[in-house]
Amino acid sequence: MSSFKEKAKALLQQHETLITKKNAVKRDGNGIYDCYENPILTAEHAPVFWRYDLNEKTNPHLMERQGINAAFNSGAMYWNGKYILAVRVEGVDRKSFFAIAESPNGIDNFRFWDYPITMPETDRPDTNVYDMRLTNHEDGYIYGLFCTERKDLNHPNDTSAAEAQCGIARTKDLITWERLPDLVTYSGQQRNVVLHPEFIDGKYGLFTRPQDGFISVGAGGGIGWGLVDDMTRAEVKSEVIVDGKVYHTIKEVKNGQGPAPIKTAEGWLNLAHGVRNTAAGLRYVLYMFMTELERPWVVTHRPAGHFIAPHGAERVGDVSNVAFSNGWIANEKNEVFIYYASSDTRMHVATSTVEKLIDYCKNTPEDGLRSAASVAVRNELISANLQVMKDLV
Ligand code: M1P
Repeated sequence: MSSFKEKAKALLQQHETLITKKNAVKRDGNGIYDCYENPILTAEHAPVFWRYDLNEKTNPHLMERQGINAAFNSGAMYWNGKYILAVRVEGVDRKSFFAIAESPNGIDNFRFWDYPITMPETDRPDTNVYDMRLTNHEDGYIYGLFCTERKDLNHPNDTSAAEAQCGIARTKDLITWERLPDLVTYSGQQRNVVLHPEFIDGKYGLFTRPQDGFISVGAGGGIGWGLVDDMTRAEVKSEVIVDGKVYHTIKEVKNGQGPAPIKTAEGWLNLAHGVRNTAAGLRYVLYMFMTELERPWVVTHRPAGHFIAPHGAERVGDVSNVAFSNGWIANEKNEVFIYYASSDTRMHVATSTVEKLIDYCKNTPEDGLRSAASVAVRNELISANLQVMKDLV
């Protein structure tokens, strides 16, 4: 065998070894969810044939021709018994695109389908697309709502001025996508828009995130909610705030809905991200809340603080100190697979159950918004525990 063929075979074998590596629960969990030793997807998980020209004649040095920079912020759904991710893959050219990866067990062996998604454009081409939320809607379509980013034409001389809006596409097979017109709202820019899976009085319910600028949400912000008559010309005429940003909390600067909520007998489980500023830059963490079954925009439980924060190696990446989630799955056994990205670089999974997440939401005290309130609620726990501990020792 020629040395080129040997090198190419070795590349393919290394890749196969990486993507078939077993994952294992890390010890010392917090009882709410289990974390895993290995990221489930990284740039290196992208197929070798997406990156290298494997033809000796056109690439005698076996050089990487089209590198991949990151695999992160993934939408998720449970589909035909498989754990499916709609991954935000970012090339070294900084353009993101969507690609489906599937796993038989949700924690390892994620394998990309041969081709990324070919997402049709509207008559205003997207510069960049990212962060797809998948919703298996009761109307029979799988919807993908994502951020479409374009140059802000109001600032022609500022090469970093951008505009974010919500792109909408739908499919029945995750291969062929029908692109619909972008969402129309009346609140400037939009990111983190998520379709609710059920009709609300015959209408489509959307979680929104109105924002004044591309990065800054400005004076408003918060996770919003609005109704749409028809997804083929989606327009939210008015938004109410479901969960606002609050001074000196984990969502002081901004927040955004994560994936579509999970329905339970006791209400909808919601996962979101909250952002605060620090001397080292923005810090993104995940938090949860529950909403009413009939009125999914009305919050019933707000556990204080972060649910998942970036830890250890997760804290470093292209945008450090970020945990972000736009996908989770509840399977038929009510096990929950929380897919989160760390630092805009790689994907991880944490596992829990519907029962544990309801317990977490209902029994974690709400943020009292003052140090004294935090001490008071902690003291209640301590004094109750000091009694219980007498029986433990
Ligand atoms: O870089 C962190 C995140 O920043 C944005 O999220 P948000 O709109 O809430 O600030 C998004 O660009 C997201 O993709 C990214 O992970």
